[in-house]
Amino acid sequence: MKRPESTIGRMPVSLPAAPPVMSRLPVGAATHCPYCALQCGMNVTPDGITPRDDIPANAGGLCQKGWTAGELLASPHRLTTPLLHGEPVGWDEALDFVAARLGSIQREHGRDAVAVFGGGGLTNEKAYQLGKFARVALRTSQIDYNGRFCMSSAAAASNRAFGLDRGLPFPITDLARADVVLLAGGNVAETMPPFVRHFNKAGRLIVADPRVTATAKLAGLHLQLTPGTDLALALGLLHIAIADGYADLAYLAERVTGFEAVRDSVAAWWPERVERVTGVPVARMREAAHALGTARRAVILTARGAEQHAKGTDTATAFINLALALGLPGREGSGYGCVTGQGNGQGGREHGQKADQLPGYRRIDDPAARAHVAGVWGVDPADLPGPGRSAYELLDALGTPSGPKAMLLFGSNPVVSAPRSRHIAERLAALDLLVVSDLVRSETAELATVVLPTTQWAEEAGTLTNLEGRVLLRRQAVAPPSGVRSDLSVLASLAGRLGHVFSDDPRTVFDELRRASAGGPADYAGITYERIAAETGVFWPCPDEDHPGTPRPFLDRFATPDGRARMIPVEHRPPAEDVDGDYPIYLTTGRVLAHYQSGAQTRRIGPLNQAAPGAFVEMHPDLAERIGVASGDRVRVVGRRGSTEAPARVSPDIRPDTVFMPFHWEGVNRLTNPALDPVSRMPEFKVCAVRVEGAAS
Ligand SMILES: Nc1nc2c(c(=O)[nH]1)N[C@H]1C(S)=C(S)[C@@H](COP(=O)(O)OP(=O)(O)OC[C@H]3O[C@@H](n4cnc5c(=O)[nH]c(N)nc54)[C@H](O)[C@@H]3O)O[C@H]1N2
Ligand SMILES: Nc1nc2c(c(=O)[nH]1)N[C@H]1C(S)=C(S)[C@@H](COP(=O)(O)OP(=O)(O)OC[C@H]3O[C@@H](n4cnc5c(=O)[nH]c(N)nc54)[C@H](O)[C@@H]3O)O[C@H]1N2
Ligand code: SF4
Ligand SMILES: [Mo]
Repeated sequence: MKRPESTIGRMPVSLPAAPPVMSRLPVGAATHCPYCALQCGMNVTPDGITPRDDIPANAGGLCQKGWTAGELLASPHRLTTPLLHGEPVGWDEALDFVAARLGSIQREHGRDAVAVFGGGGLTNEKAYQLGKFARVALRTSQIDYNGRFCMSSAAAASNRAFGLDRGLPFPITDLARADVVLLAGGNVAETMPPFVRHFNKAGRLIVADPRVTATAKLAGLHLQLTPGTDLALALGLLHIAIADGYADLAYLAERVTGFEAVRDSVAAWWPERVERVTGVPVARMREAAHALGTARRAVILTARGAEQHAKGTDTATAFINLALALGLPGREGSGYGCVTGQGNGQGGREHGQKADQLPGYRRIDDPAARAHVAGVWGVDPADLPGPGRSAYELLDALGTPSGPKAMLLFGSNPVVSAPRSRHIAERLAALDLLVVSDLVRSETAELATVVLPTTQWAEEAGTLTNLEGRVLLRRQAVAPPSGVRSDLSVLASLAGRLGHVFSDDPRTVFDELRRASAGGPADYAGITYERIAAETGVFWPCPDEDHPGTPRPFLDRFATPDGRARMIPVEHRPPAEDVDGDYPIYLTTGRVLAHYQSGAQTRRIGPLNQAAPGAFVEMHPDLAERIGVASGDRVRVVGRRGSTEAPARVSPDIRPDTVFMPFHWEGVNRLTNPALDPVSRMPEFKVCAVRVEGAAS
């Protein structure tokens, strides 16, 4: 496989001079990037940022977001004082106001009238404390987080099949041993550039994507499918694999249940039918199935392109079925994994900020889990609330007669990133009280009653669990500016005002998290700050301090009661909103290299804005010609829920029936479809129907 040298290990934009903030450095530190789940190791010193060599995920590489991350530490956009109704106030005034309003709203409308919304970028300590704050200090069931928009479909599918969800159930360096990697719906060359170096250079990469992305250009085989048809593609690949005799019958007999039912269910997905649904030529599907079936070692990966659909759980299940039929999971150098997204996307889904979860990846409706966690928290299990609403359902209910009247939001910017975003902005505006903790005045913070300025990555310590399930230590490298406080400090202050004692010290909170997670699926009991530092990370589960950690949890057995993986038949269906005469084009969405998520952080960094100054509508020359526009012309994209405008970017690297827009700028999510997956409650970010027309400039 070729490597995109322009994007890995080097910085395509010029390195900014060390910002003045570096002078706040006590000593500098070996720490980790503020952004994605690769959690590249970096040294933050008075001279600037350099990559660490000792962290396997990046081993000396960074992307341009990592190289420029220091700019935000010194940014003039940084919030340094609490805001009440947009006016600067002191911390005591802000916190007293919030605590008093929370109390009065709960007294008037009940405990569930206060909601909490978290984020997969928060450290383990923060995610844990946020969940505890909701269940113990507020006693509300109404908590969920942005990871619902991110990992939830793959997580649900992995739990269903393997009894455990650890994004990659193997170290990322295992990829180098795979002869073939199939990546469905991921553009890692842009979303985590140093990831690419782990692909086996002599091996074969197969990419399924409606666009010829930077990643697809590295691939020996590209399956340029219609958006929303991955499930059919996976069924078709499995059909061919079984028909051509690649099913590993000995493995299936020993390690898997349910093969026969799945085999019968894919019988009707013959290649020509799958070609009609997906647009992928039969010959290419055969080539892919053959490559996977004959490889000594192979890995199947899914990412958001395949997962962010109203059928995302079943789609991930179909790829898991394919992996199981080929005998891949639980074998060294082979397997199925999902490419986790946010900095702490993995840990963030384990410690209780999800509506149905308690720490240690326990279920909140499991009596034994409730008893254990209530014991650690010193409360009666009967006082713990039950499961609440999922992220979109929670946002959709805000300010309605039966929904929450107040929300505390930490680490997300849903005005930009939630589906049907104009509606969500209206719901947020309808609240009696919106409290936003952030480092910058995000679009969502603009709507807040109270904004609390928080410390960020290099200004505080904490642990994060990267896409491999490796728990890492983010060390503090600089002193925070005066006026800001950590999220842990804010939660402790609010808990104190509500009559509870919470620690604001990351290590103390982590030690409590270890006890709360002990015995659960994501067991951190044996992980300490010292061990992480000495061992460059520890893989969970790690039940005691003598335990070496678990890089490959499925080698001997899967985490199901009988130790076998479960194959589950799933059926393809069209997207929740298909194209028609009025809306004839598919809109899909995703990321570009230079920006992160809602852009709240990266749009405030000079070199990144130069590299990618704004939204665009990527479209094929055939479509551009049909509607009479050229690259750079403004176009309007119109859907059933709203419309947005941006310049056209005409490129042959996309299907003619599809347009692509990045979601780093407010706009495209006005159009996206909040149709939810029935199991994971994931919205359909990756496909809706639109019309595209030239816009008067
Ligand atoms: N630069 C950058 N990197 C990031 C982030 C960021 O915002 N910016 N965010 C981080 C986070 S939280 C995440 S979740 C990850 C996401 O990482 P990825 O999943 O790699 O990112 P996306 O761009 O959302 O989607 C990947 C690809 O899916 C394709 N796609 C669209 N629709 C479909 C479809 O129906 N089927 C298939 N097979 N493909 C489809 C898109 O064309 C796109 O190229 O990135 C992480 N890294
Ligand atoms: N159309 C479309 N929409 C999408 C997606 C897509 O592919 N297409 N992807 C979805 C996915 S996968 C994701 S993960 C979401 C992400 O979307 P968001 O949830 O909006 O994520 P971020 O932009 O990372 O928001 C993080 C906010 O928290 C702040 N912040 C950072 N660190 C901290 C901290 O430690 N504490 C506090 N209090 N605040 C902090 C940042 O400044 C920022 O304002 O978007 C989803 N939306
Ligand atoms: S954004 Fe991701 S890939 Fe880029 S430097 Fe940070 S952790 Fe590494
Ligand atoms: Mo994500």
